[in-house]
Amino acid sequence: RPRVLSGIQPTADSFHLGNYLGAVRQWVTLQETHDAFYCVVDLHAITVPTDPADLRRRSRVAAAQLFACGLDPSASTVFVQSHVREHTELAWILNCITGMGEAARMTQFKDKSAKYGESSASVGLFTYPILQAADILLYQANRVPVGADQKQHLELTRDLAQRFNHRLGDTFTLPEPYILKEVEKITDLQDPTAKMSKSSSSPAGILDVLEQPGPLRKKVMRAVTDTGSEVLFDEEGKPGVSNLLRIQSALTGTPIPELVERYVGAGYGTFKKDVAEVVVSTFEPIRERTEKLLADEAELDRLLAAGAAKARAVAQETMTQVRDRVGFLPGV
Ligand code: AQP
Repeated sequence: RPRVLSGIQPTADSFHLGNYLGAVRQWVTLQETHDAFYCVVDLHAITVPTDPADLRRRSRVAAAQLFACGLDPSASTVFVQSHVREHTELAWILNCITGMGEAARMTQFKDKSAKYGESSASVGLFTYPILQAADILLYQANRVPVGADQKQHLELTRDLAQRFNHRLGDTFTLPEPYILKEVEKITDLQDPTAKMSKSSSSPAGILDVLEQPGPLRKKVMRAVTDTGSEVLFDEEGKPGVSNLLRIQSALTGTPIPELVERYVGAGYGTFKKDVAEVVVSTFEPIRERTEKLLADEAELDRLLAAGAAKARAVAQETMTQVRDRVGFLPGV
């Protein structure tokens, strides 16, 4: 079976609709046909200032949500990145074959560092895509399901894998991005040209998986729609309505043209009410399952330890080969 790997950051107390549609929902489908590795990337989360208690809580909440969304621990290897030390070891080695200019081209660093000022942003935030390359290459992943924002990082991963293979001998599988066009960028409800994001969206712009039905409904009803009253799919002219159509289509499986036809003459109000209902009915069972999983912390930690043991076995195999190729002495 082809291998798939992806990760999600424990940077908030809930995943949002963009994470769910752009990533996690695909992960669940892919576990049926792939040898699947999914991780909570806590090492990535500390690239920006992070409170330890928040990180600990959010890592468990993230893991619980992954299981609650449908990842099955007997079908997928679900683990926490920092439990497998090989991630940082390989990241260092890849750092040493990455050009400064190459790393400086990563646009996500430019976006995220703007918040802190480029000189006070951490070096870890700068090298974040290299750690991400290590995450993927350690597991010899064939496919990486992500949203469109990660395309550039995937290209860097492929470049680094190719460079290492070329210089030191064939070692890494070249991964392909797995991006579903329809949901590659779910946008902010208040700023429908920007991506919905844990760290940069305002609370009114973001639909959290663990949010209660009341606030979820309110946010959809207050989502920025565009002038006019027709429900039409037009990314340029009606980005807000188009985003809601994309969401409704993805959550119901109804093609967008069929939805557009359904709402002819209905106006934005009826349309938004339906979108709100489908969001609520998708998230409610996930929230309930997450709460149950979080109520038994010991069992959750046990599942994560078992996942880490499976992940470590694969990572260690890759690293034995990598160490030898680089020229490190055997014996430890
Ligand atoms: N708006 C989005 N639409 C589609 N996919 C999205 N993803 C994130 N936002 C959207 C995908 O979710 C996965 C996990 O994301 P992440 O937690 O690793 O970080 P991110 O991409 O940086 O997402 P956020 O919400 O913006 O988090 P913060 O604010 O913490 O950086 C990825 O596959 C991503 O593509």
